[in-house]
Amino acid sequence: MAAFPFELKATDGAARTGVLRTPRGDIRTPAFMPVGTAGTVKALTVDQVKATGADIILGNTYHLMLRPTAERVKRLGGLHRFMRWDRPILTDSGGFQVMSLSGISKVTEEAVTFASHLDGSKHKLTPERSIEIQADLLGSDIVMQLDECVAWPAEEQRAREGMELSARWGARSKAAFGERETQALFGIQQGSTFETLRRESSERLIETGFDGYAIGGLAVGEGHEGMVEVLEYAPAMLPADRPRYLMGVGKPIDLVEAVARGVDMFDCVLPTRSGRHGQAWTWDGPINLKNARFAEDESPLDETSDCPASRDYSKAYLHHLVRSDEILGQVLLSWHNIAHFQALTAAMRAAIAEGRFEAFRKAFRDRQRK
Ligand code: PRF
Repeated sequence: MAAFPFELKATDGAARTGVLRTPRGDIRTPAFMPVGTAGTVKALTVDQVKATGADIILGNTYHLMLRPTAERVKRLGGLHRFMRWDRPILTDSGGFQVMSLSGISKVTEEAVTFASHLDGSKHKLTPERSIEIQADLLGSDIVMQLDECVAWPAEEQRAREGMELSARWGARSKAAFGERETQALFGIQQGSTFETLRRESSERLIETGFDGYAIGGLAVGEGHEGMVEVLEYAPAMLPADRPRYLMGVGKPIDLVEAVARGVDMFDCVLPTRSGRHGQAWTWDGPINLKNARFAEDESPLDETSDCPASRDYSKAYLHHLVRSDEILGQVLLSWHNIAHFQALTAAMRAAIAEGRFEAFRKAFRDRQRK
């Protein structure tokens, strides 16, 4: 019996809309999870994040185990209480962040060992320790298995090694997690851009049995077309009655094309990171508020939005804030971008429910290209 009921409300082609029910609240899918790496969705209060309509946020094992440490978060009542977020939290397992952030790391059958990017101190993450940190210390609602994401491009033999290690770590993660009623465990499909490896990965994960299934190893340099090629087959290999989560993705167009191929959940630093660098994502595509053409543009980023950052401030003012390096510029653009990504997933949910997802997708693409 899976921990969290996943109710599919409607499908339209391969696109799906539904609700993943958790004790801390419903997650409406397609869902976008803002990234709260270090116990904060950067630049935003949890009340601002809530106001965008986000049902769930993501936290990171890697960052929190190093600082303030998972044990300290536990003593302070768990991650939800620590950061004042009472809705669901999904935590990533740490391996991917080790590869992308820590200088030196080593992967063995047993564990990934690495030097902290903060002070060079040595640490070790086993599948069992990652489960302990996520489930027992941080108190995550959705726990991710430890996996190995191989760099792109990869030789098939190297991709196979990463996929097989991830499958074995998935089984160890499941054994450590056991059966729980109030927390869920997701497995992670690997296999780089090789269809046979993705298939074998899926079969091994399904054999182990998870509450949900992620697609890992994408958005690592293969580009939009390369990713879409894998999404032609990868989501369909995963159980239709469980949520499918595409990790670390992406731009609005990536979300739309992935939903069209059966993906339900996403996370990405893009809206917050690019917001801190002056970029705003709009229905007409991305713009950079630093650009001189906004210096006297009195229109807001999105007059149809009910997010104050999108609706109530002129592009001219945002341009001034960004040019002056004012903190408020980073706050307002992060807030707007998260609200825009939530508006995008809400629009996709409505389009799927009403059987007009193809029309939505075409209109979205046409408008973004302008
Ligand atoms: N594995 C894990 N986290 C991830 C990824 C992965 O492959 C990616 C790939 N885009 C992002 N985050 N555990």
